[in-house]
Amino acid sequence: MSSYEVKNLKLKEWVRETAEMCKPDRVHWCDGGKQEYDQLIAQMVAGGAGVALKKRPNSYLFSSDPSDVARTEERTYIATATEDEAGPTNNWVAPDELKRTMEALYDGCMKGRTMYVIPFSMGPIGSPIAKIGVEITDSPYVVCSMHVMTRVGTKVIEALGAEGKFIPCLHSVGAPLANGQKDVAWPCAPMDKKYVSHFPAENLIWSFGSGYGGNALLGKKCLALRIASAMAKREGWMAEHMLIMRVTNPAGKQYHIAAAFPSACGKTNLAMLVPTIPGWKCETIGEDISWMKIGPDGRLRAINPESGFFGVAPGTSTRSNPMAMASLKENVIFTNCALTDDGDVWWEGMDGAPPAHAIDWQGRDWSPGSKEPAAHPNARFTVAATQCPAICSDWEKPEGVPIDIFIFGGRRSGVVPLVTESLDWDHGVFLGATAASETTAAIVGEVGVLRRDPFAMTPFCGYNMADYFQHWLDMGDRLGKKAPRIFYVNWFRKSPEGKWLWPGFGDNSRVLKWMCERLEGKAGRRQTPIGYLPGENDLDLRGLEFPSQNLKELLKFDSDAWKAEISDLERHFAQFGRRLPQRLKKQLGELVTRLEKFQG
Ligand code: GTP
Ligand code: SPV
Ligand code: MN
Repeated sequence: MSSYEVKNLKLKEWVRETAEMCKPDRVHWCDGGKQEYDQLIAQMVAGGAGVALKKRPNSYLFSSDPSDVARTEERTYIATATEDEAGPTNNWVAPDELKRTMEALYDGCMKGRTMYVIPFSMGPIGSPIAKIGVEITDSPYVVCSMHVMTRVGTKVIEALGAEGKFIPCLHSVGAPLANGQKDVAWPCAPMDKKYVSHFPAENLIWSFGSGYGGNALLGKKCLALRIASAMAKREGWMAEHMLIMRVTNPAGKQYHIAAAFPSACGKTNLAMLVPTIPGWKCETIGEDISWMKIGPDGRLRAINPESGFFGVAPGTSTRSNPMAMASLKENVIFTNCALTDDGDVWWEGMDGAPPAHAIDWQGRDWSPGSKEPAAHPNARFTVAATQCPAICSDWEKPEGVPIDIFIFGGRRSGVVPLVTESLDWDHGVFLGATAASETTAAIVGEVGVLRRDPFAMTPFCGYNMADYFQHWLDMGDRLGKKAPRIFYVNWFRKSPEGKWLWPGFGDNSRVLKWMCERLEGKAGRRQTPIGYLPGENDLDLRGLEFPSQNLKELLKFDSDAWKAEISDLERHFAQFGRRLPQRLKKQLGELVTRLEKFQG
């Protein structure tokens, strides 16, 4: 049933076929309205899937199945015609074979459930950079989350019209209900039945068995990164795992920054940064994904395709991210946080003393000193971008904002300095292509293992990563002198005792200031074999109490440590074989030569 008229025959046909395969009890076409949201939430609360929080108006806590807490990269597939097109960093299965496997799983998978059809727009409706998707799901939690994270509703159906194109995204939690069977709080399928599959040649997404985050909110990583990156390569634009922010200096000059860090490495935090240096201002445009096209003026224009934040809760506090905390006062969906006795959420690292007692994310009693954390390390909040006090007034500008600066980075407890300026575009692409980070709880698997994560896109690139490198080089050629300047940062250096060397968060504004002033040729720098680093007097550290030993360590170029990285870089590049762009091979050769010549 739909409360609006659907003129698009392709859409109607796809919905009919899908219903035939999945065999839901009912089909519901979503209109994206408040009533729909409230009704679905009420239904989930009544069924025990969600808890209404007494302390936060219109906010709810959901707890997932313990097997369904993060993205499952091992179960994520890029089904291109040949394995080589997917490349060495993706899981590949032939499209026909994957479809056969999944069709068997989808057969009758929605029995006892409602099938929801969610028309959504990634990006402001009507923007030249935006795209329309339609997600079919049997999860009301996904519907409510999509209401927040994307633009859902009848306006999208109107924009689609009779002939418009949409990206079909099929999702099922993979837990059909037999006649009279009572549902569980968080239905999902076991790990070996979970699939997050992409068919880039058809712009098609099929996800089965997981209800969590990027596995289930298919507009996000599946559409806006994996499918969009492949489209962007074909069509000459960029889809990146990047926050977007505006920095304004005391004279009123604006700079727009897009920064790529791996999952749970600080995008949301940087996007909402409150500067500790006087006179500087930061505003949020996006906190996870950036779509960019070259505008009529030849500059790169960026939009945030999402309309909400799906942020990491643990570690979020008034001290670390006051803008996120202020966004979370009402109208929030929390997932896998702890529940306090007075009806609020709690997580590790929140302000104030921990509660004396709470219910942990798995429904067990928790008190300080308990063996396991109260909130899952990948516990998340889902909230509309408009609730962020730092949201930029231009965040929905259809033409996007012009990007001045790209930042890459990751979590490295050693070796990599606080900030590095690239020597030129190709060197900047080399920095992106060789980015490395210690793994986090955002992905199922071991935490703290160092892996190369080029452009923070390893889990999100919908085609061969070597071709993606080439695409970056090509974009640089097209942008020429108008290309953004490229920097590399590492907020996560640790002392031998395991303490952070850099205060991070609001104080990262000191590093952003240096970047903006580098664009003006103002701030000082020194050349090293790995790029330009600030000298000890080049960063504005006024008002910061900070051991000078830390600064030395953060800005040190450690020749021996870098020489020790080379063999890993060679291994990293070797996996791409002949497909690796010659220009990147040259960059590595030049780095080796500079390191050999260096006299420290
Ligand atoms: P995804 O949503 O998974 O893509 O993650 P993200 O890149 O947006 O990461 P987020 O900003 O949520 O940060 C994840 C964790 O890193 C949180 O626990 C933060 O407290 C911590 N973090 C962020 N910025 C800094 C920083 O500058 N210094 C330190 N030490 N920790 C930080
Ligand atoms: C990430 O892991 O990079 C996220 C969370 O932003 S998820 O949507 O689950 O991918
Ligand atoms: Mn992310």
